[in-house]
Amino acid sequence: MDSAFNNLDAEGFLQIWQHFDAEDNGYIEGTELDVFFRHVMKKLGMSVEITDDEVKSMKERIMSAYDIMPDGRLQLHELATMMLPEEENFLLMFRRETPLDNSVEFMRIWRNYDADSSGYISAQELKGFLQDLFLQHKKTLSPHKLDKYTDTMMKMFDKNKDGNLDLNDLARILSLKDNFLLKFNMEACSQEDRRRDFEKIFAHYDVSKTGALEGPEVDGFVKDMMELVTPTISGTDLDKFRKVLLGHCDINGDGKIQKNELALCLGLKYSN
Ligand SMILES: [Ca+2]
Ligand SMILES: [Ca+2]
Ligand SMILES: [Ca+2]
Ligand SMILES: [Ca+2]
Repeated sequence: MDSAFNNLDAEGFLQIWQHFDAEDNGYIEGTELDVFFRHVMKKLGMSVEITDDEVKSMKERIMSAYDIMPDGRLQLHELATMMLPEEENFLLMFRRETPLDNSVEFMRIWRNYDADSSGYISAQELKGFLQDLFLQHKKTLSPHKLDKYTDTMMKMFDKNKDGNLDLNDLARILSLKDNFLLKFNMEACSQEDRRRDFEKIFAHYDVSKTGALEGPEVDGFVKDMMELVTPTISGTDLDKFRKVLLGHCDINGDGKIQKNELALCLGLKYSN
């Protein structure tokens, strides 16, 4: 299928997107979605009066052609897949093979591609990420195309247009799932409940099963903890809070957070 959106570029889309995703929660759903598509169709110069049926059929056509919105929500990365040629629909490809439901894996990717540790992903760093993504899928890409895709991605995901992607932007590209910590009641009543929650939480972040949080495991935990309080954090905030957390918790000073250290830090009685 040809792109249905030849008349609208990535920037045009981002503008419309920001208008509809006013709360900035990263998706559009329900009746908002109809209004969104109606608006897009208008922008594309389709008939003056667009009927509900036309909107519905457009929506269905897009859903089946791009295999998106199975949950009835349109996410920004799904919109991006429409902006890129179908044979190189790599965002979708990536999401299927690597469902990213753990902030630890997310932070591993972040640390890897924020090559200069600036706390941001620059266009150049994003290009490195895309290049690796294509390599992983054994696809070759001309430098010209790589430049073009990088540019499109920056236009779609660099919300504040400062030429850098922050944590939130990359989380959208990778369609990172909801914060794991959200499912816990931090004011859980009984000591027993709290201990059980603690076990689950620790197991989730100790991906390597070493009995300690280290490297990106600490990052992932810090990211989710902070985002319970502040919805949008920057890479520099994360580094700061990481330092503070280690300062509090890392009692034996090995740069890792052992299970008992974290328990102590969270005010739990814990013994191995
Ligand atoms: Ca950087
Ligand atoms: Ca930015
Ligand atoms: Ca570990
Ligand atoms: Ca330690």
